[in-house]
Amino acid sequence: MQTECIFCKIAAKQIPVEPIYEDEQVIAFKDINPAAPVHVLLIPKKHLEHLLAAGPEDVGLLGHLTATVGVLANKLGLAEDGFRVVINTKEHGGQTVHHLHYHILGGRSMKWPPG
Ligand code: IU
Repeated sequence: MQTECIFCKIAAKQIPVEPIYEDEQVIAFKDINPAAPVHVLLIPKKHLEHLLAAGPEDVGLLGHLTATVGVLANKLGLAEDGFRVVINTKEHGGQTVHHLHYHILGGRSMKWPPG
């Protein structure tokens, strides 16, 4: 845990959120500033600054995160119409919170290319 990391604080329950899904390795909760009718963040409890900070020891965790997207899509009612998963990475990716997170966006048609 990184003491100054807001998502580590959420994972450690120092900042309360209503979990949409949680297990030993991951937690999912609503984005406070939703960019779509459904906007959920899925994070590992382990602090990884971004996707590139994941090493060989994190392959299982990344697989679990990605598999959890399907669990969430079903739970959130997004499986039929589809949804978008975004992992903003570093400055050009638009990452503002420096703890790996998957954005799961749905409930409307998404545009391409992203801004
Ligand atoms: P980004 O990919 O790092 O830009 O996304 C960070 C997201 O985290 C962004 O959509 C914020 O609205 C969201 N968020 C949050 O849900 N709760 C918080 O306490 C903070 C940011 I700080």
